[in-house]
Amino acid sequence: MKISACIFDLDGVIVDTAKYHYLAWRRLAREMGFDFSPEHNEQLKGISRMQSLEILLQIGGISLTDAEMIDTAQRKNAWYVDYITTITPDEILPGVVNFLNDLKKNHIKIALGSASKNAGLILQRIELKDIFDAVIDGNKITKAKPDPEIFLMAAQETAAKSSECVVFEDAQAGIEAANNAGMVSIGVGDPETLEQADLVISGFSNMSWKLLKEWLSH
Ligand code: B16
Ligand code: MG
Repeated sequence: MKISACIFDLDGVIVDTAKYHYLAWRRLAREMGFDFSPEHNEQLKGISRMQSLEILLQIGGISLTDAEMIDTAQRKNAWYVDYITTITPDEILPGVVNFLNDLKKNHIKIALGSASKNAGLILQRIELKDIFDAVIDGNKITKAKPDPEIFLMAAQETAAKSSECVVFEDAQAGIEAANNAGMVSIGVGDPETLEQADLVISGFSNMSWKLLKEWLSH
């Protein structure tokens, strides 16, 4: 197949910010009087802030008014932003920068497709703001993953056909979004959780444009 663009999720693919989301959600849960385990946190990967809050409140058996929900989500976000303001390029996951540069060298467009409204801040902190040809984040989209909107927008902004795009995702909802967009989906992480992906890799340590091309030619 011809590949014109590679689209990357942020949290869990480029950098592991899930641990900071977890710290902030757990702090909120504890304040409300219940515990929030790492297993609970798995359910929040790739989905929006408000959807995450709904799941957390369900776990704690708590119901809030719409206004309280907005206020509570803002409080969680303020803690999260506080945690991520200290991240550095050292936290970029292994092999990512080499792979991005390799793609650029081979004239493949690269885009970011992240549900996070904090993606801009994170990219700035890890010094990857200028490498992407397009950045689609939670501020630009109206429909959350598994809706394909985010990846279709990335394809549009890089002038690539959907069928010529490859998406790298660590969350089930993200793999579904890529499949719904008619793109090749590559899961990053656990093959059992990401069983709907066309292919699953453990990370980018040995990843290259040459290898990707070989895989996709089978
Ligand atoms: P924010 P991704 C997602 O990022 C996270 O995986 C998910 O846990 C989070 O709730 C969501 O962003 C929204 O983040 O609260 O910062 O807007 O994986 O799509 O890069
Ligand atoms: Mg993710």
